[in-house]
Amino acid sequence: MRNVYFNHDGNVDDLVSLLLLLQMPDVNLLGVGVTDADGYVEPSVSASRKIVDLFGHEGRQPRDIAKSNSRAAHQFPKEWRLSSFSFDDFPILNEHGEPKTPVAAKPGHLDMVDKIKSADDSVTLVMTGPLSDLARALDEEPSIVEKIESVHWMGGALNSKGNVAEPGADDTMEWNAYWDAEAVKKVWDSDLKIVMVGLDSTDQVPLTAELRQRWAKQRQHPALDLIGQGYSLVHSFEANSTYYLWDVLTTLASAYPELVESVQVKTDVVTTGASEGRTYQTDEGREITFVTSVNAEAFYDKIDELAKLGDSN
Ligand code: AGV
Ligand code: CA
Repeated sequence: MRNVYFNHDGNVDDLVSLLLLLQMPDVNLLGVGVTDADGYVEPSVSASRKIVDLFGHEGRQPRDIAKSNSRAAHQFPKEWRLSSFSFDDFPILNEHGEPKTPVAAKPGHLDMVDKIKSADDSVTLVMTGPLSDLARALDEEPSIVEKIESVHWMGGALNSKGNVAEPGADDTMEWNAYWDAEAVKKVWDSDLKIVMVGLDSTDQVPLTAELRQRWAKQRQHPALDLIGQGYSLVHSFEANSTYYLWDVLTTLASAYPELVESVQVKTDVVTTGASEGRTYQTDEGREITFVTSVNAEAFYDKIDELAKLGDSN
């Protein structure tokens, strides 16, 4: 069994990532923290608790869900954050009333410290939102670096094509990095092994009508039904808002690296000005493992395979 700690931020692909992490047979999910970023934190925590109740497997599911108190430098658009309320209201998640999995006693960053420190062995960190809780955990307890095997982060982009369309921003940055660029810098300045899944690779897995249909056809499996319902909340009608399987790719690549190609590159992050949150390649930077491409068919197959393991709950 591999120990994993997961920190997400409550958008549809974050919650689907949690659902799939719970199905991985060799993953012991030690803990989950939820940041108040791409989903409102209350419904995102609530939906996470219900997903663990319904789809967790005894012996390798987290005992609670931690709520982060980290705050944005730049908050996500309300229109995106609202999907967390709808997700949390899905009848499939509410059939049994109030969630049983409790809220953790401590806020996200301190929960991360506690769960890592008390782990029997090293821990893999998967982060599919801003890096704020990890940056604050490092401030609180620098020694956790030795217990962290690697950090798998959905964030950044190295081709200067961002996904932030906000006044004053030059659109070279990715949203999770823009939300708290100082946190990215703090993590980059640590000795942690970083695997970055940026827009360069997630661009290869857009949410298409074919994918929606693929899941619809398999809705007799409860987890695939929930995945289809979840993604029905997000559409690409507005400019610059195409939805991708950003976080699901990061989560699956952390456990099944054969799904992706990667290179070692030296990178840094801009923390001020119009490019705040932009990640870029530079010889003066720190080395990371950067995912460059994905075997999309194998990736979609893996989603189906894992989701079907949710049938046994
Ligand atoms: O930048 C990608 C990150 C991922 O962690 N999020 C969505 C994923 O959870 C922000 C984001 C970018 N475009 C979006 C986003 C959109 N159109 N809708 C919702 N979130
Ligand atoms: Ca996310």
